[in-house]
Amino acid sequence: MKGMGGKMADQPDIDVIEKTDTDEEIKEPSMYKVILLNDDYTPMDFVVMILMHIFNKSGEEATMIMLSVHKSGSGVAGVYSKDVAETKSALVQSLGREAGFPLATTIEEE
Ligand code: TYC
Repeated sequence: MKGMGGKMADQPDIDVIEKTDTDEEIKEPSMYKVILLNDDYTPMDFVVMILMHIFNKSGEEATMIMLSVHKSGSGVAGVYSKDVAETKSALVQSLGREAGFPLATTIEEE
């Protein structure tokens, strides 16, 4: 306590300057949603398998997401950095094509 007033009075602007620098330099990286799109041909089991293996969902979670996409047309499979979202999105599409299904995804900035 003793002497604090004197120290603050000697350096009155330091806190303000540091806060301004921090605001300008530190930006959280944007996150991206990988959105799964419904179609009439990809089997439900295949979509559940994709959600479990590529998006690390439990069987229950994967089933809920798949059914939600089936009913509503689209749904969020996961949220990642741009690089990871693009990689997972491309992987899902190529696994779908390899298996002969038109499974499609998009990515969307949060
Ligand atoms: N609509 C598909 C079917 O009835 C299932 C499905 C769900 C397909 C989600 C794609 O992203 C999808 N077999």
